[in-house]
Amino acid sequence: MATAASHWSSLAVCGNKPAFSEPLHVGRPNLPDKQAILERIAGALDRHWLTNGGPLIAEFERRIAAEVGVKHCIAVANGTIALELAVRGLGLSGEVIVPAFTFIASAHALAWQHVAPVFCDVDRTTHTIDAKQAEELITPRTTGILGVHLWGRACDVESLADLAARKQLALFFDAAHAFGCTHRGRSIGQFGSCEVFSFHATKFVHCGEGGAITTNDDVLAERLRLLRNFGFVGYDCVTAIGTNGKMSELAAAVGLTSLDNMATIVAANRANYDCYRRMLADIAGIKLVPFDAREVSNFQYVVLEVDDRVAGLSRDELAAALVAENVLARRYFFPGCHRMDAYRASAKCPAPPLPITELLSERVLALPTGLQVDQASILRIAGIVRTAIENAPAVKSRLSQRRAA
Ligand code: T4K
Repeated sequence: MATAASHWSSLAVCGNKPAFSEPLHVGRPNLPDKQAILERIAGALDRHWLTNGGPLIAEFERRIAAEVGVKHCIAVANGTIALELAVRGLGLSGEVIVPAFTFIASAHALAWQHVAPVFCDVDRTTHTIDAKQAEELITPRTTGILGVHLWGRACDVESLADLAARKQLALFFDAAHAFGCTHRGRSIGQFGSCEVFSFHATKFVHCGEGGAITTNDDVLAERLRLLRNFGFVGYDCVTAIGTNGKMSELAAAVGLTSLDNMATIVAANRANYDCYRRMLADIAGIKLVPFDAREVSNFQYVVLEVDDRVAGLSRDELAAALVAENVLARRYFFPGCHRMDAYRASAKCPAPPLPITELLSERVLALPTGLQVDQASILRIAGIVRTAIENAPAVKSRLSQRRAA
């Protein structure tokens, strides 16, 4: 099945009303059960216990650990501080190898802890770190590798584990996108020394703001708990330079309710993904980033690759056409971390730099999904994409007139 293209002059870039009267966001929070959140929050207020390891946080940690199948879950304030705590907890220094094609937090968490991120390219198919190139980037200063399971697709965990073992490096994973996903039938969250999840409002399961580290390492877990709470042992004794990384009871209330609704959210994401796939299948120059059908996925990101040579429109032109219709498609992730102002001058990366990252960061476009998006909306979005691409020269010229005006 495919959507029919409308006449290009009906598009909003031609001065018409947008297809959607309200903005359609990538990352609108899923909030299926407001009442249950409010009841949990009311309980916390009644107990006069709002953070510092309260019962909701403890329950959240138990449920995440059970879902992932690990001994320990350390719930924290957000995914970025979870990464920073992991860097500290693992005692990393010098350089750590990280993919350049990721959200900037993966790199920042290292740099914020005075560890230099060394940017590695990614695999063309999976968009995850290229284990072969990672090996070439190892220097005497390298202490670890941070893989990122982008879009919920696992890294080449086995090659990275082999490399880390041979070179005696720490291996840990940024699993911010990968809660509820598997690798070779095992839950992501079990691999490396530890893995880090984000439960930010834009994630399919979320706490508003939240994150967690999962591990089977008892000693590391103990250290992470210490570092999360200023390094306090008891009331008056501080044995390590820690931080305040604690999750609050209010965040855990949102997180637990989100977990209760996880199956519904994943089912909606999956149906949306399948609908996008059917509707966009035969549009020239458009490819939906696939999920590995052998694995369990959360389907929380719907990502297109736009090949401008075939589509006739660049990713940015297609994005502009969608934004004009109130479809706020996002360039996840553009540019590569190594090209961000914060790193451009000093970024350590191989020469010639990162061809797959360069290619993908020019082509990718994330589309709205989650409970806010119904299939009728997807048909309209796909119709806009089809109309824009089938009339690429006219749309291109309209966009350049708008830019000039
Ligand atoms: N590692 C990776 C690989 C990550 O992708 C992330 C975060 C992290 C680490 C760090 O985890 P956290 O420290 O964030 O827990 C968003 C999210 O803020 C970020 O969590 C996420 N990845 C990233 C991929 O996307 P932005 O800056 O692009 O978008 P933001 O937060 O402005 O939200 C996107 C859109 O969602 C907005 O335009 C409007 C809508 N929105 C957002 C919020 C917060 C809503 O409608 N309601 C809301 O409450 O980063």
